[in-house]
Amino acid sequence: MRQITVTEHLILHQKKSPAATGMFTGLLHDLILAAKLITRNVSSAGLLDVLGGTGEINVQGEAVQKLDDFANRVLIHRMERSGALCMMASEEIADIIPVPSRFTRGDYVLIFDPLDGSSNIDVNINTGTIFSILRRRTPASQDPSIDDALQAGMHQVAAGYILYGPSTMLVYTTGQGVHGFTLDPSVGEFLLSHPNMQIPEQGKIYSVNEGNYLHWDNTTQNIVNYFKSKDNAIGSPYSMRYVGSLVADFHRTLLYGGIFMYPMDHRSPEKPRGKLRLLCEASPLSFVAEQAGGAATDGLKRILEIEPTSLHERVPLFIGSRNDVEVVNKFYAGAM
Ligand code: AHM
Ligand code: MG
Repeated sequence: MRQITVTEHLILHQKKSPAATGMFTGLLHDLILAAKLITRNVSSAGLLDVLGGTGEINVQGEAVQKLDDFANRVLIHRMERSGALCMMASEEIADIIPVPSRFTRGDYVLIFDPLDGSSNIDVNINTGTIFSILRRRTPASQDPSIDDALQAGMHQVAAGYILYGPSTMLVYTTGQGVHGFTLDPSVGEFLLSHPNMQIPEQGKIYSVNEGNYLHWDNTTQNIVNYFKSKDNAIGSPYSMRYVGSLVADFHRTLLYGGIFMYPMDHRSPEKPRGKLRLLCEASPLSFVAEQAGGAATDGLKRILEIEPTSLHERVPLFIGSRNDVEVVNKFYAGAM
């Protein structure tokens, strides 16, 4: 069987889209190389001295894992040399990361969560890298600024993730469908294994940390109760699955359908908030979901239309099969 490598696939798509440039293809190529380096360490997690925390607390107030830190450093080191980027932003770093002027700067901005689900590393559960690529909007003659990162998700030119699981997978979109590649470790190449991925229109799995039930508002509780009841679209309770690694939960949702939820949390009533970050988690996965025929909302608004106001802004997220996400919109609109 003829196997298409991710590089061949990128070149093919570059030819199809006049907007695509060699610079952009090179950018994705460098990102893939960084992913391979991260894979190597993640898959040796029990053997190398890479488990556990660094003793530091990141900008999100969470303990930094050694592998978080490694993945973050690999991405910054590789990508600032790609020649395609002017700036990056990472879940692990408080401010924007302009590409130093000693390197060639390009027009693109890369935002990433270097190792999503890292609290699961020590127990050998899937983690992932999530990425979002935007085109800068300030003039190339100026230094890049935070405005280049604070763009609604609908302006992304590419997005996707690398899932470090039983096998390593790359799933990405450039706005021409969603394509999945599996890393063949014997040749070190990502091979096209899931062309044109589509989320089933109607799911039968819900995915949420239900331990937070008491911290949700009534509408959110009613939404989850709906999925568990017999009086829903499929006439029987949905199954529940929750890994606790967003990339893994999203990947299952992409393949099997259903809905992943991380709703607004009212545990501190004066400051209710979602947990997941708009720019490095919700936006890129929402672009993938929509390109696969699914949907994503914060309950009131399509995620891709939210105008970000800060780099590490958090949002409630409901993402997956179109019909299931529509149920959420209807509940919040008071129509169910
Ligand atoms: P992280 O990016 O620091 O790993 O945190 C995000 C993770 C997601 O992967 C996952 O969906 C969520 O946090 C799980 O949160 P909880 O443990 O509250 O259910
Ligand atoms: Mg994360």
